[in-house]
Amino acid sequence: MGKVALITGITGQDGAYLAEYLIGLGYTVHGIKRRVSLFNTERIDHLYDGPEVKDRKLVLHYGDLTDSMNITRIIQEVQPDEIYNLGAMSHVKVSFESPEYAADADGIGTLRVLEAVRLLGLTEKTRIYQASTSELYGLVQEVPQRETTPFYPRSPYACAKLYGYWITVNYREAYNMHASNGILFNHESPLRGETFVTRKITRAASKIALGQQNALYLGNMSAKRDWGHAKDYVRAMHAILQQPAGDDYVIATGITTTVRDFVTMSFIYMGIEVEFKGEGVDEIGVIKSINEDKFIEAVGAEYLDAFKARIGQTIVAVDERYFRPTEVELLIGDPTKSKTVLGWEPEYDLAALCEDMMKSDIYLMKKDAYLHKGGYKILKNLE
Ligand code: NAP
Ligand code: F7E
Repeated sequence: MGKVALITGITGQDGAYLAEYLIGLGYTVHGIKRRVSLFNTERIDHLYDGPEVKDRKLVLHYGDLTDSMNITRIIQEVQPDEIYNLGAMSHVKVSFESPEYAADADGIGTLRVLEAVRLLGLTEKTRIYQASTSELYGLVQEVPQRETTPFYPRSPYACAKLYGYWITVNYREAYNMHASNGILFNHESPLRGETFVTRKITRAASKIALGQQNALYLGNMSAKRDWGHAKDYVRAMHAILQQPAGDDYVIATGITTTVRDFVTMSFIYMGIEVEFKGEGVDEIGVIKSINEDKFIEAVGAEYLDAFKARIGQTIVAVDERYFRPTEVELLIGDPTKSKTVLGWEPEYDLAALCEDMMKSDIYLMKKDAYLHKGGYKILKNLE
């Protein structure tokens, strides 16, 4: 019999990659999805078998981390060997708008999972992974950040996750539970939510090249992040739960890059050179040159003439609406412990991550445009 895992937040970026990874390892995966008014399972639909299939590898349950009884009942039904608590209101900027909800889902939600395992007498059977975050370091007290670096959260999201971190440590120590924190630095992918900065950039860059959007508006372009690929990071989550005892691990690449440089990389993938001018809210990015061969290869010859006409125009600008009341300016992790103890190594560097996202978004933006025009025939050629 393979192991049974329960994933909260299975409909999110990490939930989808983790479910796929665990099913590949022979697990039966149960996931908690929220009831919403539109379908929210697009990222995992390819993994789902209908109820007619015997021995389904993916089973979904309706639930919510703000509902203790629901969480307890699902854990009782599933009797999981491993729980991955990935469910969260995960957007830092949005957490300033709904701080109480973030505290409930991300902070107390973690307690609900731990306490359910304890009350159900599963402390010896069930191992728990808590999705902790580099946002805990906030106003960083040490560079690079490692497991021993003091925390200094800078948002309601990070404050809620701080509670989640410590209650996980407390249950490990108080009840001898196999409960661990993965302190994951930013990780991205073609499945990343559209309002996080990397995906916002790769989507907008694709649309701008295809003539579907005029410009990209961003907040603080000088912020620096340690970006990895979500595919690599879910392998680390699993490795953490295979250790003999629970512990806390930083998962990061050890390289940091500005938002501005990620913009540059995304356009360069299509042969477009962007020059930045001005400072602060007046900073703009202007099209300086085009490498035509690269543009044709990445985007398509039919879009070149229209795009050439835009040389010298502004395609990136600042919108203050995207500034945060308190910002995290710099994150860079030290993954030494995860490399030595877990044997974890990322396969993607930032250039490979950016390429993966750009390829996917150029394809998706073309597909959307063709579908709008009713171009199902052309779509067939794309595939
Ligand atoms: P994501 O794409 O935003 O997915 C979040 C998931 O949580 C979605 O499935 C969402 O459901 C679900 N969710 C939200 N509120 C919930 C609630 N009240 N009850 C149950 N489920 C709820 O986030 P992600 O990037 O995959 O991140 C996964 C986890 O890692 C999160 O806890 C995040 O805070 C943490 N984290 C992420 C990063 C990163 O860079 N990606 C780094 C460190 C830590 P819907 O689909 O219905 O919205
Ligand atoms: O912002 C700056 C923004 O929203 C990154 C979550 O997964 O990772 C994520 O949190 C940086 C910030 O991610 C825009 O101010 C500039 O400095 O992509 P982000 P995040 O806030 O780092 C951590 C590890 C998590 O745990 C979270 O769940 O980019 N930035 N201009 C912008 N950010 C956004 N979203 N939009 C902009 O227009």
